[in-house]
Amino acid sequence: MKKHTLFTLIAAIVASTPIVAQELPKPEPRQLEWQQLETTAFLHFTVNTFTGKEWGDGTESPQIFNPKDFDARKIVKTLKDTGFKMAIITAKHHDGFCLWPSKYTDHTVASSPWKNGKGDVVKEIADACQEYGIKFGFYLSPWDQHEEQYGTPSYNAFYKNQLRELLTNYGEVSEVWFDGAKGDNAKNMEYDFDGYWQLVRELQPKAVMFSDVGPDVRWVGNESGNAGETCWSTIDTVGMAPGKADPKYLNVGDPEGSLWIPAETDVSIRPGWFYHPEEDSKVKSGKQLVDLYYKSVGRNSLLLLNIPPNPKGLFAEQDVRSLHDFRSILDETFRENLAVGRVTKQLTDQKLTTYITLKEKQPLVWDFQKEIAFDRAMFQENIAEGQRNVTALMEYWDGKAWQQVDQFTTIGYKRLLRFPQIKTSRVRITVLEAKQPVQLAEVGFYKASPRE
Ligand code: FUL
Repeated sequence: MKKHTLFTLIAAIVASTPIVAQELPKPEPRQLEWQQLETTAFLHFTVNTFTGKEWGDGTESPQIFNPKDFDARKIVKTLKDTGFKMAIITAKHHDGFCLWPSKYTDHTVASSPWKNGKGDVVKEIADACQEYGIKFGFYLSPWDQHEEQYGTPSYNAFYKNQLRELLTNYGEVSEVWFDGAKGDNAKNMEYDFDGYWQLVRELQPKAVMFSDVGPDVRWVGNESGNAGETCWSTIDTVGMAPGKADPKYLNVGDPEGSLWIPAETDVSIRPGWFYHPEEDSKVKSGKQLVDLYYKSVGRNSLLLLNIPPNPKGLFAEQDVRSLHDFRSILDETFRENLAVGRVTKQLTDQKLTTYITLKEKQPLVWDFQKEIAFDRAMFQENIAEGQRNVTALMEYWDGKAWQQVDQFTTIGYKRLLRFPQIKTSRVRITVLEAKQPVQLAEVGFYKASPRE
């Protein structure tokens, strides 16, 4: 065949092939459910609570663990009252001390004076979560500075035995938290993450698993409470592992990523992860926590806020006050959605599955008939069909011309915008760039609480 005939043939084939929209990564039902929890709580509690350390070294005596007033119901009730939808307890941190009476080591609550060695912190928290109707999860640190097998091949079996105990004896588990930290006690310890993850899938198929790189939920790349202003729920993980990923990549995600692994924003209400009395004056205020809500949930992430119980086994007063302030400010801001009755019904029915479709560069105008005043906006995509918006423009009509409110990037599960108050009777939204037509599911216009 002559060269030019071959070329013509190829050109003809290419021209006649319909452009098939690229299949976008989509969330599994457990990821979709997780994302909608929005605010979840971390409970860092162990021997460190009594030694003042952030990382114990494994030599701590179980004798020091004695939270005399420990009250899981009180802790979980505070979380429930302040809108947290899940509690994740540090069942074992890097020091190796177990908050449940594991059969595989005596370095546990069973060797402590607390409840004469008959107590089980994990069980009390799990039961309280069930009682108050919030989800339960746990953190089981692979790095264990106490266990003698750590650093030898048998450690993985030991770890899996502990994992199995936690996955079978405490009812439904909704999140399992892993990290890739390794200390000097055996730097070349090879964690069998594939094996750990398989066990979780087998025993608690609805649970999401967190590590720096998933498999279900990824780290947001910092511990200061900031998701990227652009935040994709998709990434690629080739060549990465827990503890071995670029935080900047994790923070922003990857529009071309082939895996749906949304970002979880873990941050502490205090400077440290564990309770230290000297940090009582450094507890983040309700207002500061609200700011973090905008920077996590409002940027397509989920807030995992750590509130560490004190040596009594309770939340400190300061922390409780901040949690209540946090929730009451949010409630005040988001109580009334001014878009209700002013935009298409399916955009305010609080269902992600009812949406309108926005194509690139085709502006949509909402005419309210009457002026309204607001300084916050919210957009949500129907993420069940993937994350699609790349850039969009929000404008308002000032009586004479369209003025820009904001030009923003990703929406995903939720995008919250903060801007100086505008008074207008019309808003215009234009998708400037999208991976596929945007399925806009929810819209909100709000007036912020003066306490924000
Ligand atoms: C890290 C740990 O090293 C910190 O102590 C803390 O538990 C944080 C949430 O995860 O990997």
